Amino acid sequence: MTSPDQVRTLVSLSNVDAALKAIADKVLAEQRITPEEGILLYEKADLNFVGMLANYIREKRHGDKVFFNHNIHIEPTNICVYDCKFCSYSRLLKHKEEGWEMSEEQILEKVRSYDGQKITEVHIVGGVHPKMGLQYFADLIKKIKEIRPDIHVKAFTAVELHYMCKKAKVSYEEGLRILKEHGQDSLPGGGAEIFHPEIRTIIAEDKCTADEWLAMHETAHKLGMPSNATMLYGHIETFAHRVDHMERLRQLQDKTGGFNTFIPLKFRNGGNQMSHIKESSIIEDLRNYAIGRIYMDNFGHVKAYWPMIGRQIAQLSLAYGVDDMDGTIDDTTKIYSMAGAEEQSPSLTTRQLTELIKQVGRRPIERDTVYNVVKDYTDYDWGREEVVVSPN
Ligand code: V47
Ligand code: SF4
Repeated sequence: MTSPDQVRTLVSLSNVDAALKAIADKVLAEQRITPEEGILLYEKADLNFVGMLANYIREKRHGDKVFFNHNIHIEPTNICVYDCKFCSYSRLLKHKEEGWEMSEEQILEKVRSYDGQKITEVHIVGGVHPKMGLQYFADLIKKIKEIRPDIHVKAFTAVELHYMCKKAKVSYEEGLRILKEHGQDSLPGGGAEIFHPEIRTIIAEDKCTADEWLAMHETAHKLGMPSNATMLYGHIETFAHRVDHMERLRQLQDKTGGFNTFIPLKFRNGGNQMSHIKESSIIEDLRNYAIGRIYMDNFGHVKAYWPMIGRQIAQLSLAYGVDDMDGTIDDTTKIYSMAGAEEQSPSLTTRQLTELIKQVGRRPIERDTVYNVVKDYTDYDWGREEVVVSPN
């Protein structure tokens, strides 16, 4: 574990300018950095410098722990009324035959197929389908909870929720209250993309605005539904846009404390309308995790979503501020495989995931959605269990 003195010594020996050294002092004194300092880190700091600071913060908070959970994804449809330029996954209603729509029975059957397996969370997101409305999803969640009363339902991005509420002519509060009463527990972090209108109006012009996204999460927090926050980076945004995005999230978190995790999502360029844009380098991905960890001082956790970034970079990110690797997933998401991610059938057994974590000298800790510890796998004896086991 890195001590403050070790960080001080490393900073004093490094060849960085005074402004960066001042940022290191702030981090050691647990002071918040300003947006200008955030931009300075992006512009001037190398990977070693931000990595050292981010790792110091993550070790101070979580030691060697790396969190993961046992989850499955359900994507009821990829038919979407919107046309985000980065999206490889959705199909417009007019090309309905190219997409999929799961029936309620298919969704419930999928949940039943995990009977007896120790899944703690079901993550439900998809395209914004005009025929799948608020009451349909509320009833669906109720039925899922009848099958698995113990499971945590993390469902619907603010984009999906905004559309559902508008169509049902109810306020965000009323809509979320209905979903909560039917069993929804929390919200995932998707749909945030980049908040700044200079970028949002180009890459995601017709979906909910930044203010609407933030208002949905604020309302959820007020109702006792926690959530996550994402940032889609590495396309046409500038460093200032990234910092603006993180600043808006940090301010809301000051107000509500309802966010669990910050999840930077690397833009993948396969099969979408932004395919001509080069993807960010691994160095930039790691720098971005690290600066995220330094900037988001009021977020408990930073997650590397391995199906998107690939399991090896996710492993590396554990030295650059990341303390969470999402879950075993079990091949139930298509969002990234359709955008060209390395992980074409994302699925890790518990043994594989815990071994990835142990290979880099960290301790694998299974958590539930809200970070209660379910099981410590640090010294778990797998005995004669095969590598190919179901995720329990
Ligand atoms: O909002 C879509 C992103 C998000 C691409 O809360 C893309 O635990 C990169 O939010 N390249 C949805 N990203 C997924 C999401 C998420 C994932 C895992 C965990 C959690 C959580 C949330 O996927 C979208 C968008 O930002 N996305 N297309 C693409 N081509
Ligand atoms: Fe629809 Fe979401 Fe894809 Fe945008 S990112 S087109 S809202 S599925």
